[in-house]
Amino acid sequence: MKPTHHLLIWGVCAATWLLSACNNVPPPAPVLPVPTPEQIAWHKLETYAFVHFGLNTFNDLEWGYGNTPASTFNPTDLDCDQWVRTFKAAGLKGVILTAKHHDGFCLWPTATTEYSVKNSPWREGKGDMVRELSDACHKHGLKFGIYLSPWDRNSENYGQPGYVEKFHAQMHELISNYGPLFEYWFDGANGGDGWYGGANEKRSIDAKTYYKYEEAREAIKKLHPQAMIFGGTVPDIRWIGNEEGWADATQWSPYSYEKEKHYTDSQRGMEDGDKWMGGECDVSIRPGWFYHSREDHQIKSLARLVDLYYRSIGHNTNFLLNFPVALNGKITPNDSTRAVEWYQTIRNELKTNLLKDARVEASNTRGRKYAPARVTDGDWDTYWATEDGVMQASLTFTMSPASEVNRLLLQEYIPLGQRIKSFKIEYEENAQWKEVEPVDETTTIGYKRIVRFKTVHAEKLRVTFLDAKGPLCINNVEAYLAPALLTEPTITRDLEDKVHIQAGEQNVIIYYTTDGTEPTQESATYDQPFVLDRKATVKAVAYDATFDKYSPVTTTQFDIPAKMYRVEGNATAVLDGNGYTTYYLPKGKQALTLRLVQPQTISGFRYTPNQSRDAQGHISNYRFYVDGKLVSSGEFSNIKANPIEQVVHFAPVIGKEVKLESVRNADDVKSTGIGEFSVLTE
Ligand code: FUL
Repeated sequence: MKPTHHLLIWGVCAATWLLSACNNVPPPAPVLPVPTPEQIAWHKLETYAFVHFGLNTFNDLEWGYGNTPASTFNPTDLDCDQWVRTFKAAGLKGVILTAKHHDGFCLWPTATTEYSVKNSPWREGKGDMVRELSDACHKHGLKFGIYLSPWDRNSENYGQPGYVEKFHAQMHELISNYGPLFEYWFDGANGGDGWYGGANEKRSIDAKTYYKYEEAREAIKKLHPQAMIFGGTVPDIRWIGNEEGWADATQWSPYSYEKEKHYTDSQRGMEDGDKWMGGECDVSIRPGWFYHSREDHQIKSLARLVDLYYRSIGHNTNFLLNFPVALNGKITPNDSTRAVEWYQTIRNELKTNLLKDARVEASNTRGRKYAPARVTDGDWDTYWATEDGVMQASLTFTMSPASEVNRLLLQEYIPLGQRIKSFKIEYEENAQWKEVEPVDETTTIGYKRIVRFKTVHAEKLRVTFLDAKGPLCINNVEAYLAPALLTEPTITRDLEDKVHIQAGEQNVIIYYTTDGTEPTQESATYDQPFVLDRKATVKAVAYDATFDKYSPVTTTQFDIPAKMYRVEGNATAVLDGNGYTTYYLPKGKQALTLRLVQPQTISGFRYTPNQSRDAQGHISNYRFYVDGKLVSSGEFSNIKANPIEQVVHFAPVIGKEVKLESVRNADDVKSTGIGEFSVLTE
């Protein structure tokens, strides 16, 4: 044999060895904590529905006191099949039903209380809504979940051990009889006071020990090992810390409840968290969780819902979208149309993956099994990884052909933990590398991160991972060009009664009307604030002439103008049309008093809590006086978690001085803040 042959054979052997050695490179060691297989399956669901329906629906309430009669529950045309068809068309993978809300009314014929559907006229007391919905889910292949409120304002023995037994018995009925469950919700709210079988009092419990959540978990998991538990003391997933449907762009799935200083810490997760606790963003398609006809015109706009998609799914969390089912027992056509439009818009924005055929190169690779092309092979279980010790590396994609792009979707291979702490995105055009301009910070990735940025024309795209907790493991990268979506304008009126209309985008024309008619190209064009010192409805629309596209129309009703009030000093902040500027009630007084220039027929008021992020001290219980006479009192239910504008109506009274008194504030803090306040007149 010639020596060259020896060399050749040796060379081939060496190459084969090297190749197999490369293929045998073990995966990177996991970075703890890692998710369970059930948690991974839950992440992959991404979006699902919530339904709030019950006695509250029929009594126009958000938090029933527990005393509204069961006989008032009477949906005339209940159709769970219609709900499920809507969810499917909106791309939602499951639904969670409020089987019992805080008012204690049960939507199934429970043996534990008389306060249930069996004492309502619906289906002559023989109905079972939990059954109807779980059957419809089964029929259409949707997942089913349960919300069972621990707080029960109806139960006479709430606060005593007897109630906990009842609560667990209710849970047993639900977990035993209604098919596989994918999620089980224990809501944390507890305002204290309730009807409690007629006692009408405040009852405090220690939620950490009272409900025996550990036992509850064991029972649920025994029958439904795949179910994710939300809330309580031993959850599998994490409330995102607001009810607005968004998470921070920096989003760690790990979390430690022991390290939590405030519940809003949950908006970001914790880099040093010791448990895997994926975030879930819940939000209602309308302001309230339950149906109120007065909110028929307040269905979230398409642009807002699309934005929330990117700030939940795109921020490494799941999205739970609530539908307040209406009195007839159906989702209203406007809500369902909006949800379907939302889904179709997202599908259209993320339709053509521009990286599918791109060439991928990496600055470092662990071995052939972890080659850079794994990030575009469409297989979730294969990933690109770097060598041990390499926490900084880049992926470069050569686009074929060069293209405009404004979205980048990235996924980490989470079975091995969440690693990335920081990254940047660049594009190459005419042999020059530039950074894109993202709408929010580029830090963590996790299960899924979608970055939106200003459209660029890219020949190449480069993602540089700048810092991580261990070698990098990326299993998917996609890029898209999403068409422009016009946001509806915002309309506000200031202290000088000037109306300001602001568009969400540049290069658009705003048309508006002040007589309640729909704005068109024939309507007035907005170019600067204008005075509107009377009651009126303003409608505005943004128009993009390049694409010949309209935004949705914004409708804002203004009552009497600011000039009709006599307000001085800091209190003017409540009339400036800006919910972020806040008036704090004087210590010891806890009331806002406003005088009107002349007597008015007053039929209600509007109160907007301080809109600043994470603000505290909203009024939760109020009394309202006109000329010293008490005309209304009550509760702003759920204001702590959902600090939206509160509107109160009462029988009209003529008067000149109004007083909003804070009887209790939601956080028991000293400073009670008011973002906006105004009266409603006849
Ligand atoms: C809150 C509850 O108090 C609301 O009524 C609603 O059910 C929401 C999903 O959770 O904390």
